[in-house]
Amino acid sequence: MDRRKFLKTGLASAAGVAGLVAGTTSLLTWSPRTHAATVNVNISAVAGDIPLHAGVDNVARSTYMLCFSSNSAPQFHGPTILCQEGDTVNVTLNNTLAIDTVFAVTGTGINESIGAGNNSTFSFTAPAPGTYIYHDNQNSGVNRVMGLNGALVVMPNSSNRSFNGGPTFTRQFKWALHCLDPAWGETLSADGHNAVNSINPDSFNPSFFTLNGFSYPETHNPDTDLEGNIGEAALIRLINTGGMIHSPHFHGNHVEITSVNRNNVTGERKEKDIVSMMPLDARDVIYPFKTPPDAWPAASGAQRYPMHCHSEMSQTTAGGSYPHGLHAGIIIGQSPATEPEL
Ligand SMILES: [Cu+2]
Repeated sequence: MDRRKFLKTGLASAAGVAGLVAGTTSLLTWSPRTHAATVNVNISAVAGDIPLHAGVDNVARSTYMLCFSSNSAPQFHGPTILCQEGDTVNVTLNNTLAIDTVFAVTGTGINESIGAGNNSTFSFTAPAPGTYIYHDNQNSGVNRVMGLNGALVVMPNSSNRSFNGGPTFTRQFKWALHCLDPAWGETLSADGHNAVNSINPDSFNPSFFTLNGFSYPETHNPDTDLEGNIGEAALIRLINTGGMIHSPHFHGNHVEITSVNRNNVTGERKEKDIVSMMPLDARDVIYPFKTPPDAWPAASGAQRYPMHCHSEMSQTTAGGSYPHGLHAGIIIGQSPATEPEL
């Protein structure tokens, strides 16, 4: 894995703006503009095997998934679409699946159907600043949970904040929370993509719980960890693309909730250590990099804290202690260029 993938976006050009960030990358880097631009996005709907963590028995695993990808290879999650309010977003969606797919965006009327084997281009105007989920909304969410989802992040005009008048931050991150049932993948792999239509959502029995597509212990990497210096703050765009409640619990410091499903909190903001999220929820939170108030002895040097999901299944899967669980690191008080030994 690359040490860190800085993907610069937002540079306007005559040909339009490239607005995609890899789906496993948490860091979102943005340069505000004073004008709307055209953002061209190429996404393929593809199917294939996605590697999963080997687990306590060290047996390599993978699961068959349906994916939105920025190339022809399976990719979980779909690429993050980064744009600015008022931008024209042109999406070219190449559906290589044997079934129709849908590109729908939460909280908007955007809902495009692309036939099996078809290639289609559609456009929309970037909605109000905030965090959205794009997803295939068919079959009571089964298609989304099978992997057809990604984040749409809309920045405000001329401002590097999550919304106009919102709090400032040093870096922004996307954390996609998800859970997987490999038995569903086996069904699709054996019986074809059409089998997704007959999967009963009630049969969902997840055994992998992921952050940006990774399960613990693979979640301790630069694509998932939060890192910052004392005095800085991170904006975390949390999305729940999975099929169950996720309850990320932040250790070290509490987070300030700034937006709940794109409803911005402009007055006093609640501080929370647990942010419970239903499927398809989006929450923006600010994590302050400061010495935790209850740190003893006084913290010196880099301090490492966990974020983990308090939903029971994520904690006890594969026998406890988090293998396959939703868990990441928070590193306070150092340059992101170096990482402490665990
Ligand atoms: Cu906890």
